[in-house]
Formats: sequence, structure tokens, C-alpha cells
Amino acid sequence: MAVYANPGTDGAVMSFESRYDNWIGNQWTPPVKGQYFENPSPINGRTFCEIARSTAEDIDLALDAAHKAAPAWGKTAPAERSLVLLRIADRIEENLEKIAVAESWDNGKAVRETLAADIPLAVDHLRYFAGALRAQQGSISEIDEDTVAYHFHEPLGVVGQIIPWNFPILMAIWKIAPALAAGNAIVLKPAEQTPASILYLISLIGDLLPEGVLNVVNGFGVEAGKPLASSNRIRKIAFTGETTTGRLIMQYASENIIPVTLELGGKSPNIFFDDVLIADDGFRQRALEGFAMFALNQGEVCTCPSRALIQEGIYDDFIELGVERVKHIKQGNPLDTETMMGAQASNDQFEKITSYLSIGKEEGAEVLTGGEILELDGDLAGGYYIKPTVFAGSNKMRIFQEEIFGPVLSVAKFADYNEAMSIANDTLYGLGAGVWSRDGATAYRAGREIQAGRVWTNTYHDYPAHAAFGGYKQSGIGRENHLVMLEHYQQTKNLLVGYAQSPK
Ligand code: TXE
Repeated sequence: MAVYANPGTDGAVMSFESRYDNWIGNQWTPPVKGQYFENPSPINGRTFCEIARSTAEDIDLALDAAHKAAPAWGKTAPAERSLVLLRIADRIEENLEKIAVAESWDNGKAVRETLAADIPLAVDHLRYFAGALRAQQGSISEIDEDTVAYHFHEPLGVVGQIIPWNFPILMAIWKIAPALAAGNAIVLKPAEQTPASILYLISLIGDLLPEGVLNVVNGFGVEAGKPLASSNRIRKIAFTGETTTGRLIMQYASENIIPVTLELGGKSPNIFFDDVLIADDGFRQRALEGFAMFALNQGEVCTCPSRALIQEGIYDDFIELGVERVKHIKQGNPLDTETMMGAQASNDQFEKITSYLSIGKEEGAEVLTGGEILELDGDLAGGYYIKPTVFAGSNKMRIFQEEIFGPVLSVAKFADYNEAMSIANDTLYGLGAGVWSRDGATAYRAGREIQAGRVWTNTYHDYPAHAAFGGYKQSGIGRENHLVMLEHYQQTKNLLVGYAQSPK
């Protein structure tokens, strides 16, 4: 139990600079046009630092640095790159508490999450790719007695990465670790809502990387993100964000014929079959925890289990227990380690979510709990707080079909397995899903039948580095995490060699 002091105040574990420039070629580099934008903390709505407002000129500078660095970095031995990743992981771990507080302050999320999940997962991710890289092997195909095809993994060169604001540091590391492991140089653009914690992280780890291998350019989507994604000087663009932005990214990339990986929106179903309640035991408790997980990270998770489907035989009992559980979610100061739900990441997101609270009510959905903002006072007044909300309705409603990206759950009932599958798959998205049943066959069948890249069965919201993650349908292209991710940052060199010593 602890309440961390606000960054930069008496007793604080860390403090931010009042202004951050871009990180280019291992130097803090002011934006070419000299402009900055204000960065508020969602915890109290007040500006705590200003950030470089970059344009195409800054992206070009970063690309210069990356191009200078890429050839030598791409030729380093895997063991050397692996060691760099391990050193970064160690440095992050040594500073875990400071980085966790920085992340909470910049994003609004609860520090108990950043301490226990965001930052440790980032560390583990770096270590996973440090190991995966060394275990990766090329292959040989025997064409005939005298001819052999060798397959080597080669880096792509310079890659662009654009990330969102919901897990700023974890999303940065999800992208940086495999790209560096594979031998690429990077230009990364953080989200304009949450640039500061990443820049704070860079101030701690920047010296561990060779000059120009990792460059961070800040700014807005159209001003800084578009010149990066549409540059003919990158060999790949990786993006996480809204589906409509993902479409634009694909268009930009098509001009230069470069590969794209996209991790986009979701509207994940979380399905509870009627055997969940047959005993009052640990399994039941776990399932109820799974129901309440829509509020994790304030619902700002692309795999947020935002549609709960409950079998009709247990519907009333399950709702009663589930809503009771939701009412116990402790909201408040994100820097208090007892707080389970903090502030929404930005004022725009706060307004988007509150508009969906109105839409749900207008559509005739029943509010089972929440349905309104949470007004806090004192130091937290001005922050972006919303009560966890459960609506009961039907899958045709907008609150069941559109990504709200907030602590809002829409609940519906189903009669049997087939109806559960048809509601679950009745969505444009296909990122995550949950299935809860004590019957192994039901859990397995449903897991295979749901059109989503990640189906959790009898668990939810686990993100190990060695499990592939990504979307079906309009939730994206490609996978993150897992060995498979290395290949998204590599190209295959085939050397076809003839050893024959006589004419054919
Ligand atoms: O996303 P954007 P926003 C969803 C969620 C949320 C909604 C809007 O529903 O409410 O998207 O969030 C950069 N060229 N997700 O507006 O715009 C931008 O600067 C190049 C789901 O923040 O997609 C930022 O760095 N880049 C999601 C990043 O794209 C552009 C996480 C994401 O911003 C650009 C976040 C452009 N034209 C939001 N326009 C998830 N899948 O986890 C914007 N950007």
C-alpha cells in the first residue's frame, strides 16, 4: 500500500523535464520549425511538459540518422544484438518504479497495473526477443544432388513504427524489440496523447544503443505520422491504432510497395456458458473476474472484452454476481497502489466514451451499473474519470458494434452454443475473445469457431511474449509477439548454389 507523490513534487520517485525534443542519432534534437505542444496528465488535466511538434523535416532528419546506422547494425552478430536487448531490459527493471509512475502520470492508468504488468511485460518482451533471435535458424533445401538453396534471414533496413496511447511503453517495446533483434534501424512516432513516458524511458536507456539505431520523433498524426508512413525511405511500416487510420496507412504504404503490419480495433465477445455457475468455487470466481475485465486499463484495450454473452439459464444470477463484482472496482488516484481503475487517457477519449453512454441510453439499453462520469475533487479535479458501466441490450445496438474503448460493457443473452457463435462472430472485428466453460470440448470448439486472432479460454487478458497476437477481419494484418514477429521484420535471402563440376 502506497500513494506515490506526483512526479517532480516532494518525495516523488521521478520527475519529467519541462520540455522534450526528438531523439535523433542519440541526441535530443529540437524540432526544425521550433514548435511544441502541451502535454497534460489525465490524472488532473493539467499540462506538465511540452513536446516537440514535428513535421516532415524532422522525420527526414530521423531517417538520415537511421539510414546511417542501419548497414552496420544489420551486420552485427545476433549475440551482440541480443546483448543490447538484455541490457535495455536490465536497465528498465532497475528503474521499474520510476518508469511505472511516469507511465501512470502520462496515461492516467493505475500504478498497480504499470508496476505489475506494463513494465514487467516490456522487460520480458525484450528478453524473449533477445533469446528468440539466437534460436532462429535459416534453412537449406536440397534441390538435387549438386544444387542447394540456402535461406537466410536478413533485416529489412530502416522501418517506421507508429503507436497509440493506451499502453505507451509496452506498445513501444512490442514494436522496438523484434525490429532491433532482426537488425533494423527504427524511426518511432509515439501517440501525441502520451509521448512523455516514452521520452523519459529513452533518457534512461538511450546510451545503450548505437547512434541512430532507434530514433523517436513526436507529433500529430497528419503532421508527423503521415510523412513517416508515406516515406519512400522506409522498408516497412508497423502501426497500432484506429481501423480508419490503419486504412490510410495501407494506402500510404501501397505507394512504395512496402509491407504493413496493422493492429487495429476490436469488439471482443466474452462468452459464459451455463456450467460456469454450477458450483460456488474458484472457477466461478475466476469467471466473474473475467467478466469484470472490461474495466482493465479503463477499458482502453484493443481486446477489451466489451461484449459479454451469457447463456439464458444463468443470465439473471450471473448478472447479479457480475455487477456486484464491478461495483467493487476501486476507482481514484492512479498513483495509489490500491486503485484499480484510473483516468481515461485524454479529454478526447473521455468525451468519446461519455457520448457512447448517451448513445446506449438513447438506444434503449438498460444501465445495470455506472452510466456516468466520476467527479473527483482536490488534486484529481479536472481529471478524466468515468464509472465502469454495464449495459444490457442486444447485439444490433451501436454499443455492441462500435469500439468505445472505455470501461463500458454491453451484455446480451444467448440460448445455445450456435446462437453464441453467431452473435460472437456478428462483428467487423476479430481481435480477441473469451470463452468460459468447465466443459473442455465446448471451450475448445468455441475457441476454434470464433473468428478472432486470440481466443482466451477460461482466462483473459494474458499477454505472454511467446503467444502470437493479432487480428482477423478488420482488426488487422500480421501478428505481434512470438517468433513469428521476427519474420515481419526480415526478408528472406535465397542463395541457390550449384556445386556440379561438369556440364548439365
Ligand atoms: O487513434 P489513431 P486515436 C481506437 C479507439 C480510439 C480511436 C481513436 O477506438 O477511441 O481509435 O484513437 C497516429 N498517418 N484505438 O485517434 O488516430 C497518431 O498520431 C499516420 C484502438 O488516438 O489511429 C497515433 O500515433 N499516423 C487502438 C496513432 O496513429 C497517424 C489504440 C494512433 O492514432 C495518422 C488506439 C495518419 N494519417 C486507438 N493519424 C488499438 N488497436 O489498440 C493518426 N496517426
